[in-house]
Amino acid sequence: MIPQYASALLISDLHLTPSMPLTAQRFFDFCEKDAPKVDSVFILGDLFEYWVGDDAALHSPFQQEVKRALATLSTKVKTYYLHGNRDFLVGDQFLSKTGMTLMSDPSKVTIAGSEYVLCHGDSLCTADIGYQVFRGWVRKSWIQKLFLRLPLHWRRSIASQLRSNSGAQYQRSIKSSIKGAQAKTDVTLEACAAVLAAQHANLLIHGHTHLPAHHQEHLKNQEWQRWVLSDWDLDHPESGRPRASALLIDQNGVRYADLIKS
Ligand SMILES: [Mn+2]
Repeated sequence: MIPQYASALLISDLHLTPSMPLTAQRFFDFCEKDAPKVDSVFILGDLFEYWVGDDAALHSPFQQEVKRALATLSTKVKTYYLHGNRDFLVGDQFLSKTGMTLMSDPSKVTIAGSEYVLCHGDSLCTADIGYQVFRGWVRKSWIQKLFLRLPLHWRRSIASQLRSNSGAQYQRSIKSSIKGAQAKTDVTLEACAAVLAAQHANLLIHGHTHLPAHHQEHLKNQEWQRWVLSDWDLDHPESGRPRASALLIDQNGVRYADLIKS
């Protein structure tokens, strides 16, 4: 059971990697300056670009630096994390050193008196049947155990192959003029309605789709609000859309905090 908090910052999809130093620096600044202003911080998955095992992190100065930033933050505020589709192998060994508490996906939390359902978001993309089949397999613990026993260079090459496949599919769906292809990588109303009904709630927060927005939605006689977190990218100015934001919840309500301007 997660305790209630008066205020929270929620982030996801930072995709931290040494090859995106400006994004990583904004995360370190976030841990030092922004996050300690609230009671609780929730990281809703895909904090890392990829994760092939806690043992690999021991050899990565970058991942050790992220670990130290989180550990310091966890001494100041309560920190929570749930797995994304890229970093679902982040394990107890790493997490225990960050001081973060692992949440299940979905989880219900009370912030400033309202109940929110939190999830990464990939489980809501139910129009993408191929992905859901893949997700079902890679989330099986015996598959994960087998993978983690492979030599590190095999794991890295499998992870990189999977990333380039999903990246190519994402690019195709963005460029596609066919509405169906875009909808395939977004959440479905049916999945949102189902997760909220199961959790007895009507406020949903997730990341994953990289489509930050506040939605008022309904299906049959069920109504809800949904906030989508932004991904972060300060390292590709040529994309014309540098981005880093968090969702801030306190007694004044829910709003996006732009971490580029502040
Ligand atoms: Mn994701």
